[in-house]
Amino acid sequence: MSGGSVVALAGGVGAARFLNGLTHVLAPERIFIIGNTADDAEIHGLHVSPDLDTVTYTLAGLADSKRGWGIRGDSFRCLEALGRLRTEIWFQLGDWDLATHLHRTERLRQGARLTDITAEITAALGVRAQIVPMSDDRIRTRICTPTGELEFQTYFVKRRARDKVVSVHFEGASEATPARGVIEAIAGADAIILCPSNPFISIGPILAVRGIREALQYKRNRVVAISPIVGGRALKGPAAHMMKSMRLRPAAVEVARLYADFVNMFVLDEADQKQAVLVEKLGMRPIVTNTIMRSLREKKSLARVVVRALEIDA
Ligand code: FO1
Repeated sequence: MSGGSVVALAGGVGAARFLNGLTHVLAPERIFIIGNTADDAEIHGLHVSPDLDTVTYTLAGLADSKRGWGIRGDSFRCLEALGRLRTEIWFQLGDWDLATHLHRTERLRQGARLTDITAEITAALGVRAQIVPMSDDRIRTRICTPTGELEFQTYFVKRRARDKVVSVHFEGASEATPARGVIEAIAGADAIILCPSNPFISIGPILAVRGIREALQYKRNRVVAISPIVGGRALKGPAAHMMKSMRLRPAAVEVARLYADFVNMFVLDEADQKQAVLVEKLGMRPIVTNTIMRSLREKKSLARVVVRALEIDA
C-alpha cells in the first residue's frame, strides 16, 4: 500500500518517542495523531493539555528529552514568583511553556475549539504531522483509590502515582463526541497504530469516546498496538504499578488482552518473547522486536518494524 494515511493513538512521553521515530520513516504529512485530553487540567487558571503538548514539542524538536515533557532549556521564574505568593506549585510550568497555555486559554475563552487551537499551535511550531485532540468536549480522568477519588494530575504529579488504584473512569466520556475528522481519519486510514502508551490512562480515555472503539473494530485487520510493558515494567510511568493494584499481571500479554477486540498485530519486546504464543492465542499476530527507545536510531528502527508489519510503503 502506498502513500496513504496512518492514524496513531497517543498518550504522552512514550507515544512522543515512538512518533518521533515514525516521522523519520513516513512523511509526517501522512500521520494523523489522536491525542489523549483526559489528563488536561486547569492550573493557575490556565488550560494545560499535557499529552498534546508533549507530542507537539517532541515533533517540533523542542522537548526536554530527559524529562520527556516541557520545553528544553525552559526557566521557571514565573513559577518561583507564584511560590513566593504561597501558591501551590507542584505542577511545574516553565516560562516558555506558559505561553502555550496562555494562548490556548485565551483562544478557548474566545470560543475556539481545542482542535483548531491545537492546529494553530502545531503550525506555528512547524509540526508537519496532524495532531488532533480525541474530543473537543471536556473529559477528565478520575482515579479511584482506597481513600477516595483523585483528579488525574493530583494522582500523577502531586502524589507521584503512589496511591493504590482501584479503578479509573473518564468523567464526561459517555456524552462526548470525537473531534472533527477523528472517525473519518480512522475509517480512511491505511493503518492505525496504538503507541506504547499506558492502556488505562492514555489509550483508555481515547477508546472511551463514543464511536472510536467501534471505528477501530471495523478496521481491525489494519490495527497494530505496541506494548508499553517490557519485562514486567512500564517503559515510562505507572502502568505496571496500576496493573498490579487492579489485580492484573504486569505483562505485555495482559495489555494485548485489553485490545483483543480491535487489534490485529501486537508488538512486544524481545524480553517478552515467551509471551508471543499467548498473544497468538488471543487471535493477534505477535511481532517481537526491541521496543526500548533510547536513541533516535532505536526509535526509527521500531517505527520501521511497525511500518513493515503493516505492509505500508515508507
Ligand atoms: N509531570 C511531572 O511529573 N511533574 C510535573 O511537574 C509536570 C509538569 C508538566 C507541565 C506541562 C506538561 O505539558 C506536562 C507536565 N508533566 C509533569 C507531565 C504530565 O503530567 C504527564 O506526562 C501526563 O499528564 C501523563 O501523560
